[in-house]
Amino acid sequence: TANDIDSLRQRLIAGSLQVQQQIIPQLAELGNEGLEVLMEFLLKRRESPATWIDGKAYQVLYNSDAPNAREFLQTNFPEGIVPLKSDAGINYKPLQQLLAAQDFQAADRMTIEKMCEVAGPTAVKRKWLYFTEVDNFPVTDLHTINNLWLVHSEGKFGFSVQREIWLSLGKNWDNFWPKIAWKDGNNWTRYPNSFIWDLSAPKGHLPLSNQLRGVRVIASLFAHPAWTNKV
Ligand code: UYC
Repeated sequence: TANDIDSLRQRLIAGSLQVQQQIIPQLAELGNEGLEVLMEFLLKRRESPATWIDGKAYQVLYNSDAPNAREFLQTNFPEGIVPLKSDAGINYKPLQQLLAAQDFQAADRMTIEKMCEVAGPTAVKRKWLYFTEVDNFPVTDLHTINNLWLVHSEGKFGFSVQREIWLSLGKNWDNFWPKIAWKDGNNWTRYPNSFIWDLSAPKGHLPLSNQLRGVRVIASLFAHPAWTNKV
């Protein structure tokens, strides 16, 4: 009823993160009137940087077949809710679309591809990164990639999340791998089928960095000024 919708609307606007997280799927169940509330919510908050709550609301609209939801996004958020800034001329829209659709496995591949594009044609051909290339990454591009992951994963995935966990473990790699389920005892998690490609994964599980050639790439990523110099 109109009353239920209005009560959900009030709680979405004023509630805690936890309340908002519960209300968004409830609104999604309520058809067009529920979607309208999510649209209003996104518009109201568009002046401040998107959080993962905005990501949740956006994803409901993005994955809905309702014509007015599609039209609303096309008009107001054609590029999504995270600014797709790049200092390397990279188009992050394909990554944005995979994350909005919650296709984390394809998004993970796309992340590696885009990072190789940032590094340049030799890295694109090689299909993996040298740590020196990561050192030279533009802060802007790392922020964009990281914010896309954060906003579309309930704040669970992203390099900054991984880095915080690694710092909390005193930078100890042996403790870090099992913490993010990249290793179980002596066994490396096998790519791709043993990784967890949804939000049931532990915090920091994605995006992946292959450790076949050692820790230097991920170490460079965690040492990058992007995480300490806010732009
Ligand atoms: N793989 O085990 N990985 C691949 C991971 C290792 C291996 C890709 C992550 C250990 C081989 C991604 C972990 C290891 C290939 C990841 C992991 C190993 C491959 C695709 C836990 C053997 C085939 C992108 C740390 C003991 C490719 C890419 C090749 C692929 C990720 C083997 C994203 C996080 C040490 C043989 N693994 N990888 O980089 O180069 O190819 O032969 O880390």
